[in-house]
Amino acid sequence: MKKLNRNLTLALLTLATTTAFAAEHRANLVNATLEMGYHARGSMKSLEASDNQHLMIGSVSPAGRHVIDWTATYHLDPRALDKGQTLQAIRIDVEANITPVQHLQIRAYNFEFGQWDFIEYQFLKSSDSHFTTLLDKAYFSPDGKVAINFRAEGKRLMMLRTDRIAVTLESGD
Ligand SMILES: [Ca+2]
Repeated sequence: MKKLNRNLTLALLTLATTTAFAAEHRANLVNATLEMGYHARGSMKSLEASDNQHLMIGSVSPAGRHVIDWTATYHLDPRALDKGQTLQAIRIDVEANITPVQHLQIRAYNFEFGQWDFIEYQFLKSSDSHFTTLLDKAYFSPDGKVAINFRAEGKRLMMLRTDRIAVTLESGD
């Protein structure tokens, strides 16, 4: 079996956040990289809203295990924080589902140490699951990038459907 490497879309897309925080910012999804899996249906633009228009990624099985592995890179304007406010956390809101049910491994790129860090596992159902991940400022680059990696491994063919990823900067005094 072949490993697939491909970029889905490089278009600049605006993601509207729906929650109200001291510093709520629109995040631009600038890149999605598919390390393992195949693009089954949907576009990056379908991540813009929780509207059941899903980006669908199917698993591939290069070594007997079915794997989906993809990375979403976002860009926010670091100057958008209010004056006198400092970045407290980066809030990631995800709406997604997977068939069959499976844990999704979440990693984030640590710009301070220049490495991918494991953050947590989230259990996804085959109907939409929602989860929120809070990252500290090490995961926010000086020029405003946030990169999140999603990976699932299973025994059978899997289909991951991601409806929405919202990135919000949380600030405080
Ligand atoms: Ca959508």
